[in-house]
Amino acid sequence: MTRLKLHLLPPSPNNVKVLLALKLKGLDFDTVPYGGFDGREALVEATGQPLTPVLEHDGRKVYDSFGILRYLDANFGGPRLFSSTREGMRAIERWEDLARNGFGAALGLMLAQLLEGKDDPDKTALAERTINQLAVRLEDALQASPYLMGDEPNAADLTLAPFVLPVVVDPSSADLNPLLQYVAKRVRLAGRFAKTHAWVERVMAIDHSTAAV
Ligand SMILES: N[C@@H](CCC(=O)N[C@@H](CS)C(=O)NCC(=O)O)C(=O)O
Repeated sequence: MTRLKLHLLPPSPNNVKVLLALKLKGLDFDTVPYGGFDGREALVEATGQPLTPVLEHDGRKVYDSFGILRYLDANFGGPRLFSSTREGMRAIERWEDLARNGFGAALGLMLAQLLEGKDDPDKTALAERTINQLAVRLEDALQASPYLMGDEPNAADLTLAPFVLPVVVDPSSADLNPLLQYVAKRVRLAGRFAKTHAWVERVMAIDHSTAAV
């Protein structure tokens, strides 16, 4: 088996998700980082398309972080990322949807400002309002258990925590990537979501080095 290779184009919660999954599974892998959004040409050359993350395994290229997690679970041992029941899978997919269309959309409002190089206070206020409304669902689930679906982390946690990280991380931390830093300075998750704050820390501790990605 060839060593796993992960193509990364920071900054990206979806890249962090895959790094956490590889770490949780205890897999060895190499990373191929590209230079921010300027690295797109090299990424297209290497993978045939412009988005990250991309996982290379045994001559196969696997695209899309949602697909990559499923690929890892199907092909490697270690802790299961997904459920063996239909109800369990449905619950994980609902959490994935919250990341993609809820937190992801709110962070997209911030990424747009970062890329344009121009602050828009209305968009920032909407992002903060949206994130604090959505966090109620996380906080509710975390009343019952340390992870969203029980005592062990699964794909739901790995998918969502990187999207919440920017609004709980200390903005003055030295090793933040540009997106984390931009969001952390402008949008905050309220302190009343204490369990959510602790959960992000718990999930990110699966691999501390991911904050800088
Ligand atoms: N649904 C895809 C999203 C892939 C995606 O949009 N990747 C972003 C980083 S999160 C990217 O590579 N953007 C580069 C660009 O737009 O130039 C996934 O989950 O992997």
